[in-house]
Amino acid sequence: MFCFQCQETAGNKGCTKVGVCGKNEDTANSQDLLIYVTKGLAEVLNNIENVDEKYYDLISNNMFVTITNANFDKEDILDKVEDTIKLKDKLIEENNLVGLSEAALYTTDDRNELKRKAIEVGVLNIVNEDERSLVELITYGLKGMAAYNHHANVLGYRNKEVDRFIAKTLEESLKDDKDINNLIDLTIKTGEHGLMAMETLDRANTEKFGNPEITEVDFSAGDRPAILISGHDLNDMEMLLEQTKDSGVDIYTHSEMLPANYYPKFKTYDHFHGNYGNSWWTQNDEFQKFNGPILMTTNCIVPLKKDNDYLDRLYTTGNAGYPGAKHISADENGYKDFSEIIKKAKECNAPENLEDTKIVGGFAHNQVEALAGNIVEEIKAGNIKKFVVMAGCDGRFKDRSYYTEFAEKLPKDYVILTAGCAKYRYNKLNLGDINGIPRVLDAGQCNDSYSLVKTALLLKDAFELDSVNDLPLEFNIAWYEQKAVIVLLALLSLGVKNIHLGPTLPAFLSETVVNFLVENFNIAPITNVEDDLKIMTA
Ligand code: FSO
Ligand code: SF4
Repeated sequence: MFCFQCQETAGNKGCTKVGVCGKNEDTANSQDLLIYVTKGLAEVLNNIENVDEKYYDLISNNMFVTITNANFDKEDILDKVEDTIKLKDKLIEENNLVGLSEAALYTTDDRNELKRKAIEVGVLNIVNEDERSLVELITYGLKGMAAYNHHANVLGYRNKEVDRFIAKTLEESLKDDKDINNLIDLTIKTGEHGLMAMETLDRANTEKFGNPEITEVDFSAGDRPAILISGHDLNDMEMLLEQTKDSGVDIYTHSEMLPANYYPKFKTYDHFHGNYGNSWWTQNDEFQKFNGPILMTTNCIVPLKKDNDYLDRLYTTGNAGYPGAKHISADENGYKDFSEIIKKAKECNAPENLEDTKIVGGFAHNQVEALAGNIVEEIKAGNIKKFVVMAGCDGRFKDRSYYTEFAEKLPKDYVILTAGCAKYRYNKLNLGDINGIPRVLDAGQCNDSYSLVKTALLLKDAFELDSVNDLPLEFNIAWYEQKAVIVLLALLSLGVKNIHLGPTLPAFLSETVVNFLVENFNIAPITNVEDDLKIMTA
């Protein structure tokens, strides 16, 4: 195996024997194979006129499955490889396609052959380091985009341009004659389409569930049995709330599902208790103490530790998977029957209380727009000096305490704009407010970074500036997995400069690619709190 797609990759070079995330060699290879046959399917779809839209869904789903911490179940992944090969073969035959690449033509129904092939198709197959770097940067961006695309799709929203772009770009990466300038161009285009995917998802979420609004979220536990829901899928959230109505079972969010608390639609459910626990990597202890069933809707599963005994309470759905955990699939209408989880919850004790904290969030674009007048006034009066975008991911390594310290030491007239699970590093610090405007404005999940873009554009217009780069705005972004990659590329596609990225620069960026990003966008790795504060408060 060779995997270097996330920030925690071994030695900031690559995981070769087992993933730091817990992914084993077979699972890693199966994921490589899934990407390979998905590229083949993409090429097939690109060669057919009037493609049935549902085939694009398989591409997004397959990409999503390979995101860090989404699916640890190698047999499930190989099932998906087989499904993809079958569909590909059927379409090739039906449409009499000829002249296709090896990936498009690869076929077998033998599991052992699949396992053999899986070893062959890893990322190191691209020998030129710069080509590999750009292809993987694009592929990881596409994975993030595919995840957001999938969330919009299940809510009944579709951006055809995004679907087609993913398929076309995947095919492009199969070509032997790779041109660096073309790949750089594609990288920026990937960012542009990432923004489109986020816009579509934002529309889906807000039209379905209302615009997020300022909300105080309770982190304490109640005394009824309960279900914990984690991940990013708001469609699952709605189905679960609906099916648990009047059941005597409460619902709590975990990690990236926290922003579900900000949506008006979800607030109408009395048994939606609040949030339990923190960001994804603290789950082993928190899931243990939760006592009830846990539903993982997307990525960010941490393998169970030796003393964890909650596997029989762990459920996955959608593209998430974990060996031994029960998977709840959707029926042909997209409906998921959660009755088994509800039954399980009733047999379990209420959660153990972890804390009595309350946090305030819900500052997505519509809410910020409502406050825009006040914000502009505070800026003009000099009470708000600058905004710092500290969006992105959290991670398990100690060096992420940088973000807590950075937030703590920021001057009191600085406001943090955040989205994603990075916020757990500072959202309980009580950083106060500036005449009623909290100093941490949480827009929501990582995909709601779209809201931060809208906020930046709103401020740019309010101050009649030409570019967001002229705003009193700094970017100090934390990344972990591939959804953060698409957020980063989306910002670059908007021409945002001077982004500080940490805790480390991606291992998959070659020296040439880093130089390109530095020269054109002035991207810089974080250093230490003191020095970075000097730069960002200058
Ligand atoms: Fe965090 Fe995980 Fe949302 Fe990522 S929960 S790390 S950026 O999946 O997707 O922010
Ligand atoms: Fe390693 Fe990250 Fe890949 Fe897991 S996802 S194998 S930690 S690089």
